Amino acid sequence: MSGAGEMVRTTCPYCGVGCGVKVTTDADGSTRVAGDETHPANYGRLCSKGTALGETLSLDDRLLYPEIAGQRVSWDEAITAIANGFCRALLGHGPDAVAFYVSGQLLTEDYYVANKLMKGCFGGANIDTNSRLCMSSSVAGHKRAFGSDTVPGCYEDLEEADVVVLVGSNLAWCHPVLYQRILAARERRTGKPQLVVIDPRRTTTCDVAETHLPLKPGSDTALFNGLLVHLYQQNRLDPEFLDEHVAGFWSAYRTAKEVAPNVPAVAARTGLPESAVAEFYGLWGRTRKVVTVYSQGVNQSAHGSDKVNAIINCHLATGRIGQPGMGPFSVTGQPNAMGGREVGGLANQLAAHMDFAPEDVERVQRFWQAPAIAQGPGLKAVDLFKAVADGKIKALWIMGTNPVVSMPDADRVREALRRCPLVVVSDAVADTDTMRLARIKLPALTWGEKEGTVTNSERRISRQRIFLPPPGEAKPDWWAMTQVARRLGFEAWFPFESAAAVFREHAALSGFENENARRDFDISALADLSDTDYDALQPVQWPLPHGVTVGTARLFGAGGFFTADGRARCVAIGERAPAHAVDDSFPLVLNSGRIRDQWHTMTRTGKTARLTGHIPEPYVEIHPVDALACGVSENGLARVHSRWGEMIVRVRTNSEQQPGSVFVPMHWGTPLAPRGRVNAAVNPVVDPLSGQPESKHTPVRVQAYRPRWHGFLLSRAAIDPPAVEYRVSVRDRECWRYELAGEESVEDWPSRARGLLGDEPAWEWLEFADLGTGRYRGAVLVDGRLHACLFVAPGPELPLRGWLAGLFAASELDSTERASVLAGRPGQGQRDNGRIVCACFGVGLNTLTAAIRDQRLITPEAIGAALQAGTNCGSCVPELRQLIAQG
Ligand SMILES: Nc1nc2c(c(=O)[nH]1)N[C@H]1C(S)=C(S)[C@@H](COP(=O)(O)OP(=O)(O)OC[C@H]3O[C@@H](n4cnc5c(=O)[nH]c(N)nc54)[C@H](O)[C@@H]3O)O[C@H]1N2
Ligand SMILES: Nc1nc2c(c(=O)[nH]1)N[C@H]1C(S)=C(S)[C@@H](COP(=O)(O)OP(=O)(O)OC[C@H]3O[C@@H](n4cnc5c(=O)[nH]c(N)nc54)[C@H](O)[C@@H]3O)O[C@H]1N2
Ligand code: SF4
Ligand SMILES: [Mo]
Repeated sequence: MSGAGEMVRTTCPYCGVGCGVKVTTDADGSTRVAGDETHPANYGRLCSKGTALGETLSLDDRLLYPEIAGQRVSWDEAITAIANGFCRALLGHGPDAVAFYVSGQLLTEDYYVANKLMKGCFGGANIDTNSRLCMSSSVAGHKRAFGSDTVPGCYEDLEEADVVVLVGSNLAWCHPVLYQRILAARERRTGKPQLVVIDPRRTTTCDVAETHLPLKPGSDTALFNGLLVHLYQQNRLDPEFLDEHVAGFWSAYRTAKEVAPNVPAVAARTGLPESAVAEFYGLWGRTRKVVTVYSQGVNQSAHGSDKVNAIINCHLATGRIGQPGMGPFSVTGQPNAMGGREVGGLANQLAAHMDFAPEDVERVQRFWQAPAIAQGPGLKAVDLFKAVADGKIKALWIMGTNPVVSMPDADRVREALRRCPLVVVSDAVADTDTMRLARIKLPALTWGEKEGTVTNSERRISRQRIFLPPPGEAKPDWWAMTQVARRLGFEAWFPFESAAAVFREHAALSGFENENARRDFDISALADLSDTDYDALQPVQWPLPHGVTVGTARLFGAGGFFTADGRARCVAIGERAPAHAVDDSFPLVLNSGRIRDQWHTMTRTGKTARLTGHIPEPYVEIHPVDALACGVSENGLARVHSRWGEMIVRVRTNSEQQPGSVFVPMHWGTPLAPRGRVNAAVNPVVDPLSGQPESKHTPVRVQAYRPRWHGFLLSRAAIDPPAVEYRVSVRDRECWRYELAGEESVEDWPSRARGLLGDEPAWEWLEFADLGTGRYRGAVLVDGRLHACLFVAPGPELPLRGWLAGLFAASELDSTERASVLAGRPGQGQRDNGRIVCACFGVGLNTLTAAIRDQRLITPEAIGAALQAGTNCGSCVPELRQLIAQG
């Protein structure tokens, strides 16, 4: 832990960019967070989420003590209970009856211990991870093409490329610092590099892109097969590279020619204009320095690994790989998605990039001297939870992930956990959908409190360091598993007393019997780090074999693939379509993903008003024509149904949304929005090779949801929101905001308001009620200060919340504010700042539009000079540009 005034360098716990962060703790215990200008991932930049990290560290929502069946217990009791439960399941039903479901947000050291315990001591391989939902199609694609799960390039390639193609990636919101790096390079360089975005939706990422190709959902393989055909026909191949380093080109080409013979065929399949396809092919073909970045629009598909290989085929055929400014580039989502892959934390891997080939199993056995080693792959996430539902898995330990929100067909996952005899959940937070189903709850240390390593998208290992004291009895995950292992008699295999000790063993395994560098993942140069060296470890890119001191930026530029013959493979990719097509009952495609300021299931980013202001409520984005056909309208509520389940969300119409498909963010869960879990509706179909779910494509029906009343409540103190059909809780600056809608008929709103908020003699109530039309507006003042307000109407047309929420900052309402409060909008001479656009400086939409108009601001820089907006992390700059364009 750091002392007052001391600065600690660590790594951001959010996305896979893996930015370096400097944290300074002040004398009053508060922390200041800044980008680390020495870290090669970000050189000092941070995005809105990284910038707000200091505001997410409060302990009010934390799980601080172990619990069994809702009762606080000691660690000793919890460990005994877990050990007994796993022991009973193992002895009674064998290794296939136990499972771990872990996370790309664990540190490498946690992950290593989990994997060793399951695969080396329990003798099973039912350890899978949320990375199955995230990166497994890329892993499968890499292995088919390269013989190993290797990311060939580095971030500098994105700056050096002449064309950057983003496929199924909303980089501006999801890897904001990488996006900023691309933009900065475009400013810096002469001969402006081009940006192409391939995404059915027009996202913020498209804002500065020269080209946006809004292809039909799921048609990426056709587009890239067509590109392969074009490259051949236009003589763009690299015959030397193909001859020496690649196998399988001809069969890939022949198949591509069958399914995507020419531009018209590709245009028909993808729904893109022929001219757009032809231009894209021409640009890609004639530009040597091309990087094709891909993310969840590629991976989360019933044929995600085929999409990956269709892209890699084009890079292999042209020899554009592992050279500055070129290559296929899978950007990872989670901070340690890569570290998890390195330890072997997926059910179909063994350890240290080794699989279940007999010689690998023997080698790992030799290294671990394992009491019981897994002989074959375990169940992948979707099948794993099916096995839990079927009663085949008797003991399950979930760590660092919230599957009741993030797994597809999430209601079934919830049911499965209800049926499982022993569910252990390790989390930092006390109330999550998954935690609610835990029999044993373990309090985990989290960012700032624990130490270890993470690996980012460019294979760079960085340290997370401690700057906070451990709260309550929370412990690191590796420690909890080590204790359980020892209790089960595996002391000899788990002698670890520190994260550094675990890391050394992991590094040693990576180099074990790897003298000829047959395996890509080798960090044995770090196997002998002293504790002090480990503390001081600087960000470094693997491979880093024994005796080597400088990391490796790029691989495969001169071949050297990790297949038996050293050649990469082009893979023949036939016509591929999403698993379930739309039909009359479910006519729209449900696409799901992320928003700028929230991280996954919101356990951290949902805590700070700075991050909830941008998009406070779950929503469905729908084209106006589809909205009309479905009978839903802007700002109303809608049910999104599929064959698997349903949710209720706010409607946002957007003509940039592709007709026929709708988008819903993945973030909300029961604690903040009980009906807002999109995965209740998402199908559990998976890619047959990778097992990754098709999170981007479920046929759905969207229908208006018309409750009897709509309302919202703002309150200085958090309240228990009423159990009405629709409710969303939002942290909003000085108050809590509750969006509500209900079906019960309420005759007497004034007394209902008092039931919700309470009442005290000293409270002053300002109220307006029109019971005939079901309208009510009430505000409570305490000593002249706004304490709460409730607005109700039969429809969704209610005042905007921003101005009212802003009033909570005032120590007393002045007379104009008092007069306007029930109108819900500012009186003369006052202004509503509007929805937050710039999270870093809290600059609202109305402030921005007024300044753009009045001060004639025509560039984001001018807005920055006038209002500061956009001058810190830059995440809102695309929106600033849109506002300028709208005038
Ligand atoms: N703000 C924020 N950033 C994050 C995260 C977060 O929760 N919040 N999470 C992190 C994690 S774990 C991950 S995995 C990454 C994910 O980062 P991204 O993959 O960039 O994010 P998504 O929003 O899931 O999906 C990307 C895009 O895929 C598009 N898409 C859907 N179907 C198709 C298709 O058939 N073809 C193509 N080409 N595109 C399609 C969607 O419209 C969407 O815009 O973000 C990381 N960064
Ligand atoms: N429909 C749909 N579903 C999706 C996706 C999508 O695009 N669409 N994306 C998928 C993807 S790519 C991902 S990565 C997943 C993410 O989904 P999840 O992994 O389920 O989401 P998180 O909210 O990140 O869950 C992490 C949990 O770990 C806890 N935690 C934080 N630090 C620690 C720690 O040190 N130890 C422990 N034990 N716990 C800790 C947090 O409080 C939180 O509860 O969602 C997937 N689900
Ligand atoms: S881009 Fe943002 S969320 Fe991602 S690592 Fe950097 S600061 Fe963290
Ligand atoms: Mo992810």
